[in-house]
Amino acid sequence: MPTYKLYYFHFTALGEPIRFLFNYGGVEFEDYRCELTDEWPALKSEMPFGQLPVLEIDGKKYPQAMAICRYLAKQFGVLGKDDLEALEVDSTVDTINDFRAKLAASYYETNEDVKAEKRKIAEELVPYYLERLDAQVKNNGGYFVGGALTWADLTFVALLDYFKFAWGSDITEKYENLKQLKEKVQNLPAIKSWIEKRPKTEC
Ligand SMILES: N[C@@H](CCC(=O)N[C@@H](CS)C(=O)NCC(=O)O)C(=O)O
Repeated sequence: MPTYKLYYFHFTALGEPIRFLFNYGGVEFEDYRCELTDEWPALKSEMPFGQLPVLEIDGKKYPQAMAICRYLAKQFGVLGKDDLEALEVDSTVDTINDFRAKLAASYYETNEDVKAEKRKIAEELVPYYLERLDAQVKNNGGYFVGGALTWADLTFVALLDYFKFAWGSDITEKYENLKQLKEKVQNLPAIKSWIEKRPKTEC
């Protein structure tokens, strides 16, 4: 079994889907949480493209959150049942990430006028994306793809704390199928126990 060290910050965001996958697969990993202010400037120069998350496998560093998730999903049997399902899972994950990036753009904007403008855009984006994602879950037996758990489900639920932080409330509130998916994933024994024991973070 390789030695795994995950470098990320002391929040959920892009690190959490990776942490969910390791816990789902029951594989040990070092959950290294870099201090953003004191430690990050020096550590940044040691990372392949100066960003986190990075997964170190037996001493070699690999960047890109979703590539890392896909690698773990393959090992833990949640990639999708065949290539076509894997395509659907990948495109769902990319959609979730498009949504994440757009929501983050409004949250992190520092110019107040531009921020208000971006928030207005986000207010249209949230229902646009969530109605479609909710319908996808409804039409696929309670999961995003193929009526069974895949890493798209784990990734979406792992990102919910971050979405709540950036949006201001639980984005699944009005979406029954997404709400049920959230509960189903959060109640998987390995995920439930991770959520109980994981370090508490601001987002
Ligand atoms: N495409 C990359 C994006 C990584 C990314 O944006 N990382 C941010 C944190 S979420 C980061 O490292 N920020 C600190 C910096 O850029 O100095 C991925 O998905 O892993």
